[in-house]
Amino acid sequence: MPYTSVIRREVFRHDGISLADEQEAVARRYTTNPRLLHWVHEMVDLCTPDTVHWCDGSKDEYDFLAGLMCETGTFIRLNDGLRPNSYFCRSDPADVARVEDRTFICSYKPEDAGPTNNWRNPAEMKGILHGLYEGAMRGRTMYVIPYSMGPIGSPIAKIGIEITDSPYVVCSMSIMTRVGKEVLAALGPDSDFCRGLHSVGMPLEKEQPDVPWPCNEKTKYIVQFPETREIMSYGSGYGGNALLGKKCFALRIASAMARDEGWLAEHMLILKLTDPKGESIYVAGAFPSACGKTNLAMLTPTLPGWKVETVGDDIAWMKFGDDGRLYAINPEAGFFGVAPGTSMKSNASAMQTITRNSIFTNCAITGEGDVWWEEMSDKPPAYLVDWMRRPWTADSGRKAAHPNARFTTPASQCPVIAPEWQDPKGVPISAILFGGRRATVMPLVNESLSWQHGVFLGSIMSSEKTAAAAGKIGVVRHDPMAMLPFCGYNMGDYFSHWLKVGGATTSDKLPRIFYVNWFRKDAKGKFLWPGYGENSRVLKWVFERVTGRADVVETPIGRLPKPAAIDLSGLDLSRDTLKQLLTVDTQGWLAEIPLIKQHFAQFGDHLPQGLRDEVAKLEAGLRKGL
Ligand code: TSX
Ligand code: MN
Repeated sequence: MPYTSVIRREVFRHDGISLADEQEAVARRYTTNPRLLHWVHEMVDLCTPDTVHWCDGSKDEYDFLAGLMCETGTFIRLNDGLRPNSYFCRSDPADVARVEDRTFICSYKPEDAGPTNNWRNPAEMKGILHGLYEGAMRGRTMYVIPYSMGPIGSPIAKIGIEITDSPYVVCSMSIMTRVGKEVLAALGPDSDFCRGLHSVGMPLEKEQPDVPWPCNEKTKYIVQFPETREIMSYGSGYGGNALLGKKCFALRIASAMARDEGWLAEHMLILKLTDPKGESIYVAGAFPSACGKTNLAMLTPTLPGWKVETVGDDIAWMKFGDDGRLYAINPEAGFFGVAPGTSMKSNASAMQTITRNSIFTNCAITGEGDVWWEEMSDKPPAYLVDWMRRPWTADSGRKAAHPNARFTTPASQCPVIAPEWQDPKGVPISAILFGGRRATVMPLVNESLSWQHGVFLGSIMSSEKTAAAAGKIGVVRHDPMAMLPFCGYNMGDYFSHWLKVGGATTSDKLPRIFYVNWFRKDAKGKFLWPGYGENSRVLKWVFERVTGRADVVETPIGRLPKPAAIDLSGLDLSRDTLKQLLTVDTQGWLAEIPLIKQHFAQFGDHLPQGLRDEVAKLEAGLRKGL
């Protein structure tokens, strides 16, 4: 049983033995790593928890903590006949999403954070945070979570330790990452690790009852120190704010490590694409939110004989192998997916993944003890209790689930998980997709003319919001490589790093780069492309490009498929519509140029010359075609 390792502060205090001494004795049963022992010791002194619990990642531990949360009202166990071993959870209404305005990059120099991040001086920020963490875990248990991002022992994987006072975080981390003694064994006595300190920021005084979702309503900080590979998170218990392995480590800190070490830490899905003959390629893809990244990662092709399998749905760590190819691992072990909109129609594989052993946060709960969210079924259940604990019926006039409601579920349960998804050497990437949500201008698919041009396409990734009342349609927001909230350093330097990576191997070994857009609309506002499983037709063209078999039209914006090269068999889509999806909208692109220049201007002299050159080339090419 792991709970013998829990030290009760009260017990030892009266014996004159300090918690720190006692916890050190226990800690030594888990690790002899002096850096880890020292850091945990320091954090115990700072946060003064009542107890310290070293997580071993076992099923016993998960069950114990989930049971504890059922007692405190954090969790409700769902009906085991409907959704075995699964829990329903509602957060505080003030703690429902990542808090970008409270997210900071603390590098020594402000220009190392760049214009797209909130910068603070590291020493000043540590001063503020130490004040907040002082006594922050009073009345609570401190959990020490050793976790690996990536298969334990993989040369691409990295180890982190998260200290948290939230059992919800422990259970979530044990689904989303690899947790436990094997990680400490891999860490050994000498290695270093990413330090992550997390507190919900709500200490409990004697006799003060806890609440189902402790957090700090007033004060939240999500802070990265890329230079020292440290994370400090305070005041929120939700998702990316609190599960520090995901956005904070695997993207913000890891992007800075990747810059220093010559690899890529990206906000990308990874999929395996197999043709009817059984030949496979691996594809990575970066998309901003609300573009259906998880749906693409688990896509069910409509083209007969084609197969998509999932390697990852959110993050890719990519390093060059000895053969000069770029190998990717999914550093995560689970999916933390947006629930609303997920259905048998949009993503049957996700629906099958979440049938058991899952945590559901801010969904609605049915009278039978199952979960529900918007679009899960055509007809909502007759009666629900919504995410705000209010009775809900279809005519309530509000949403039953919070729009950012989530499922947390093991990747291993995905029916289309690729057998090699945990291969320590990763999978060789043949194509990188960039995409956004654009009603106009961007064609269905466009292959870059070169690595540099591909990086340019990634750097101008954009989605548009349909501005409502103002009448101004299509306000374009740039989200380069879908990394805007996740790049741990100056995004101009990040572009330079991408360009440099392209010189690390021969061009035949580099992945080809494509820009896709599933969201083009006609003049009446109707989607031109059916999307979802039909995207397999675009993936087929990508496959044929990579294996050297498909025809292209060279244009100033890139290489477009000849309309006949897209397989439309069995699809009710006219060649004329496809032509619309694949034309170069010269006027539209020219109108885009000033927006691109404006977007680039913010990076000043951190913008690499290569990208400036690409804008100039694009503009000249478009003008020539007039
Ligand atoms: O996930 C989406 N994908 C990728 C799937 C692999 N969505 C949902 C986006 C929100 C998360 C899409 N929505 C996609 C898509 O390719 N395309 C669209 C737009 C669309 C919506 C409805 C239809 C067609 C396109 N309906 C009919 O054609 C009937
Ligand atoms: Mn994401």
